[in-house]
Amino acid sequence: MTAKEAFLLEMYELDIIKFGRFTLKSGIESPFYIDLRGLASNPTLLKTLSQHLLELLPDGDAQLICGVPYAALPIATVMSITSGIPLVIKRKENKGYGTQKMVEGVYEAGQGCLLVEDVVTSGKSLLETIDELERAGIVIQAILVVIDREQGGKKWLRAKGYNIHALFGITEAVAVFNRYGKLDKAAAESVLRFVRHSHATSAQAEKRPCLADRTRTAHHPVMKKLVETALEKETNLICAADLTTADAVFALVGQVGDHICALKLHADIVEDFSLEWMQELRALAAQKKFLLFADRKLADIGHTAGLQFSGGVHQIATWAELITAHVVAGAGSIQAIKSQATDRQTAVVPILQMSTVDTLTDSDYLKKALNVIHQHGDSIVAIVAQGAAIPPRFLKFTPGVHSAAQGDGSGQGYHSSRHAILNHGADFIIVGRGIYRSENPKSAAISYQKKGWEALKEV
Ligand code: 5FU
Repeated sequence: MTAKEAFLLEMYELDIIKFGRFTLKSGIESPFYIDLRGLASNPTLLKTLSQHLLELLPDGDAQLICGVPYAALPIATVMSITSGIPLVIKRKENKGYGTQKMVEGVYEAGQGCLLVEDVVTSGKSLLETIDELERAGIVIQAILVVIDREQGGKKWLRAKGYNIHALFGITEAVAVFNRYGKLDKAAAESVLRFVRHSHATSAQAEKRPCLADRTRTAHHPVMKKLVETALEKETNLICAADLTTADAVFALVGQVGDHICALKLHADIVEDFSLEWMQELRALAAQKKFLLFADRKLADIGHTAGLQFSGGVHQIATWAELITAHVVAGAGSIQAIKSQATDRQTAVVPILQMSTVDTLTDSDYLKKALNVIHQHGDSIVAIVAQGAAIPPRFLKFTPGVHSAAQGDGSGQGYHSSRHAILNHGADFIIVGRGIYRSENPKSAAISYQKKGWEALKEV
């Protein structure tokens, strides 16, 4: 075990890094929580940490050292004592009288400074401190961070030209905790998913239009219908009815129909599927007011996708108002749907980013897929994604939502509805087993409906 690993494990034992479900100040739900303030009361650990941080920059010739208040203040103080580099203190707020200086201590303009921070997330709070120091004429020579939450802040600051180093990234920390038996596989995966999908990338997140605005701006009749349905029924819940008999789907609809805005189906898993049954389901959808959504995930060449959409046993084009398609083959699937849905009765929902823990939809794929999506935007109303940023003209549908589980053991990864909406920017949540496998699907649907709608109001 390395000294760094031993230090990490000590932090874990002292609850400085915790795992579970935590609501952050921003309202975002995080599977881990880091609070280094407790370190101030542990002189031995504080000394070890200071040494590790100073070693990040062996050739540093900084003239000043400063900690971002408050958590990094004691760390910077010990680093100053250990290294002999003079400390300056950044005030959290202006005194409102006297010199109104924001940086206290003895320093001169032009001096180089090591800035110390406990955790970097979006990088915004670090930037505030940087601004204050730079306004006082201090040059930021390097930024030393104890833990990088890997949510974009470090990259963002580096892109702005700052020399930023972190002692640990959360991915590395999780690997160490996992290796030494402190964290089970499911919890480790949940943290890694959070990191991978998180879109708390600094201040760049685009403000998304609210549902009420979309009734005016909707560029497709199906989008208008979906949004109006959601607003009227006060629900952004799409139920995934992954049941294998026609009767079971009917029974579920009887329980949840009043609380959902769309019913998502995999028609090919319904053993006794028939077009007559589908007619009955359509009548029920009209009566209970929800849209029918075929999660067919078309992915083949355009010609085949066209046949899969309009023909075969399921004749999806005759009943689905929404249909999913992958863009892995290019725009073929989207074009096939578009050319056959001549009355714009069916809208496309491309799969951009999957909810599985080992999805291949990485950032490179996202960029290329978004290019295809942009080019065919008129037939697209929503995009299936997790934390990836999507163009604001489209709705975001987010599956992988469950109020109790973190995963299903077969690759599916879950978040709470609150996390999906507030952290990932979902407009609509897709819930399957969280509803139909619960003891009481009706009350489960009501609970997802309420939580989803409340979270949407907070956006
Ligand atoms: F595109 C996706 C995805 O990335 N993840 C998904 O889970 C689609 N899904 C579907 O949402 C999946 O096929 C299920 O029908 C549903 C989620 O079901 P669960 O029971 O809530 O896990």
